[in-house]
Amino acid sequence: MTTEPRPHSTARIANDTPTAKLRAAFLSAFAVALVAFGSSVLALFVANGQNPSIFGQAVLYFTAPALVLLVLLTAVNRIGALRSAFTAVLAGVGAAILAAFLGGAVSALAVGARADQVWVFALSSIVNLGPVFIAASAVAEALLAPRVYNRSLQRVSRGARRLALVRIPASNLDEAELTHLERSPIDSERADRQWDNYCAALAAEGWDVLEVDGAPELADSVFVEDTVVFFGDVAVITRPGAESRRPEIDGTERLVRSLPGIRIERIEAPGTLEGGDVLKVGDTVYVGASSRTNAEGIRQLRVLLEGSGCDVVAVPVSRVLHLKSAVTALPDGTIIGHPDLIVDTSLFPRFLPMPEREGVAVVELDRDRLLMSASAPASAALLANLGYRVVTVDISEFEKLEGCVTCLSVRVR
Ligand code: CIR
Repeated sequence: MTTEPRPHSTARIANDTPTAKLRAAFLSAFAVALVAFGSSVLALFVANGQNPSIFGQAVLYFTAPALVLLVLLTAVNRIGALRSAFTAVLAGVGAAILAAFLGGAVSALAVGARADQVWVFALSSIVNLGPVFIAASAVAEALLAPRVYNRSLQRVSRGARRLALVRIPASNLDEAELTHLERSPIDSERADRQWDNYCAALAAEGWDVLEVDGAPELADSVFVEDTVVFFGDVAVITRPGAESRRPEIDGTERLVRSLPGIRIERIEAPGTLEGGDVLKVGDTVYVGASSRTNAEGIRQLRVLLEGSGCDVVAVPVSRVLHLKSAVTALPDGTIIGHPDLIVDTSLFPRFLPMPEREGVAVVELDRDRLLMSASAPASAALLANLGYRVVTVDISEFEKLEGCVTCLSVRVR
């Protein structure tokens, strides 16, 4: 089995586009230039006894440097000046000094100064604009610009993309954990093809598919859903109950860190929680109390979601691996499941039984489109009759390893 990047892995997230990054760089630079301009004008105004005529002069005086600052910071923010506070402060100070110099030169030329006077004017401009302009630029570049930059990218991303994280099957897939099923032989080439088709189905339905770096030696790493759960802008990095799966979280976390505007939280020892046990339905977060998710993990999730407006409802799970091996939800909030797999369905306000065990898992592609396993034709027909457009994929090799359609990806939402 290969870990070469697949064709779909070149799918770019919308907020990665050069235009979106340039817009974010411009907006962050604009915010800094505005702060530097505003504080300098105000400082001059106050220093001169709040004389209204000084105000107009100050505006004129600082306009050219502020515009130059805008251009310079747009350029440096675009090439990564906001990656650390140190580089941001450096960029803020450097760009402000250069802007004062160039702005002074521009103003001198505008009033028709001779070439030899322009230098003097430009250099004295650095001293005159001085501490307030430079300090304001540095502080705003370090504290304000990164927020504006991330917000801008986030807005693009929210509007334009639906993002799903996936992870290529490991070389030792056939050694994956098994809890409730007997081991049967795995055809790894078939598994590879099924995984390719699964990713292609997501992409075809308008999802941007982003690959977590492959972990060829981590047998269960393809079941990436178990390593992180998204609640809007918050990503909770899990602590899998299966010890063999704990090393999987590093790769997931690396990728999540590269997503703009996402805050990372984590489940800490002795808590355990796997994403397959977390089912979000509107403002309710059902969490399976399973062999993989313990009481401490559920407690920690409850604390993390305090104040978010979500209720955490714990559901006993004993007959299957995860809560979502037994129940998932339709876009309208109806819980679907197989009565043999779940002990108590009375916890759910609306429950619809499915005719097949493999029919309990659906991925909501859209308000009216569902992704399901090809192993559950009767369930697919039932849901099609309810007005859903059902896309099916063959994931039989992963089903042998207690996987289902939900666990092969993490949807960012
Ligand atoms: C495991 O036992 O962890 C894997 N063989 C299957 C994980 C499936 N994950 C999921 O349904 N969320």
